[in-house]
Amino acid sequence: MTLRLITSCTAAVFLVAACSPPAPTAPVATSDKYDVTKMDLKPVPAKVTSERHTGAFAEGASLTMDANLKPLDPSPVKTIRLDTTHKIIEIAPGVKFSAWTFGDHVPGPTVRARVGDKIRFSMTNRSDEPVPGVRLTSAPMMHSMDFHAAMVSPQDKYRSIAPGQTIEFEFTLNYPGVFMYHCGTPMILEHIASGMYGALVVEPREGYPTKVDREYVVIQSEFYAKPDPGKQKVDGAPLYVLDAERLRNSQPTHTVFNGSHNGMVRNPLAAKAGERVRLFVLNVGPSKTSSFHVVGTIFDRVWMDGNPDNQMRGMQTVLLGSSNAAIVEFMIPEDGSYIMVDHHFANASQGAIGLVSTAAKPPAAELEHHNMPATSTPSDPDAIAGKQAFESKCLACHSVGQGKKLGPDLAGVSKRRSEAWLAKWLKSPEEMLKTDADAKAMLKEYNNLPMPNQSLGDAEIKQYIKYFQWIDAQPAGTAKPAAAAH
Ligand code: HEC
Ligand SMILES: [Cu+2]
Repeated sequence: MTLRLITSCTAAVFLVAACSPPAPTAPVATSDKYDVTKMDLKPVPAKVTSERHTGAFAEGASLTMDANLKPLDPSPVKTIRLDTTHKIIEIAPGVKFSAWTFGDHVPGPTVRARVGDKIRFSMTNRSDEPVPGVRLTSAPMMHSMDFHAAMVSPQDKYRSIAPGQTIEFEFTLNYPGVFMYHCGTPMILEHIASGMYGALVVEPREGYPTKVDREYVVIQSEFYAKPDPGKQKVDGAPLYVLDAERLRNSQPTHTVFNGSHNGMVRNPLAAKAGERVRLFVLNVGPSKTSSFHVVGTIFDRVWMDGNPDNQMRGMQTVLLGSSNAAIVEFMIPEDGSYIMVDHHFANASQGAIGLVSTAAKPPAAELEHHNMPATSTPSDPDAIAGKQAFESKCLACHSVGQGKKLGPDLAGVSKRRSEAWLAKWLKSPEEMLKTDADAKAMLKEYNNLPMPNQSLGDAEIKQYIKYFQWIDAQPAGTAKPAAAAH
């Protein structure tokens, strides 16, 4: 370029006998809204004290605890507190998992702010406070906070603090986006997989360029759960703990939206026909990507990482790596239940399914081909008891007539297995997997994922078998368990 300019200038000298120096080719863009010279890049040092917060674990007018994202709080300084706790959460009906949290929630509360706002953050490590009802979940430990929305020294702001300590720091939001926050204490993988993450939504300084009727947050994440080797129980149900081996091998047991297996199927997000919906979608991972899709509509706008400068139009699916996010906007064309899924269907079948619905309670029949059960009830008391127990303990991994989940579709199970085989299996799957050829073959088919022993008594086992027999006596496809209500 420079060479060409000089050449043509030299040529011009012969003709005109005068030549001014070439104009600078890249003028400084003074109007660039990402001009770093105008950003606040000098946050004050973090402060660590041994003063302990008490009372609420999460505080701040800019925080939202569920999918219904609150409107922007106009204050230019957002004071937020997110204390870390260890607690039991229910990641699927009956699956009580020993989690680590920000603000006592998984995912942690969503923070909403605007470019130019200051976040004034404080956090007490309260992992040493006892969890009601459980002797021991996991020992108190160091935790930290890493905000992807901040531009700060990680060694200063993101340092780990001990149980009982409090860290405070502040930073200014320089870029719009939907940003992840998470614990950054080693092993980071374990801290994220145990529940320590959330979203910080930063609106552009001038707001979003479109108007919408509904705004919701959808956070996808994986869980890697196994029954507690010490066989602890919570309210009579087995306690689940982090499965470190599955975690290392990226083999989640649950992949969910907003912390709960099929949670937004049980409680759909509301919208009306003709409305425009904006979803703030964050894929936490820690190790899987998400192919986020909504059945029945097309994303009119996709803003990658939540920044309207990164716009795509007319997208069917948006691919999100670990900690990537997007704002997606779409119309609800007509009455119906629009199904949010991770279109990596192996992930969807682990619970990454939700609904945006024009009906408060969508009629179950409409959803059949999407793994959503309808109801029908046996009359035999054992079979009834079996059905109820099945709905609360087994649906996380099994369907009846809706295909494989983590475990096999149990439609027809009483025909393909003898009563004695089922009784032995339910009593001790681990024993059967050692001795029985059919069980071994099944295990292979299910990626060597053994069914956890459900600690069932003989009476219960009889009830399950009675229920399976009742199902298989019904016309195909009519007997389905109801999703457990809770
Ligand atoms: C954490 C997931 C999980 C839970 C919870 C679970 N199962 Fe399973 N189940 C599996 C897996 C995986 C398999 C197949 C792989 C293996 O273990 O060989 C299986 C296999 C089975 C089979 C054999 C199916 C066949 O085709 O022969 C039966 C029966 C069964 N489970 C019943 C139950 C019942 C009843 C419950 C609830 C009390 C339950 N399961 C809870 C994961 C689970
Ligand atoms: Cu942590």
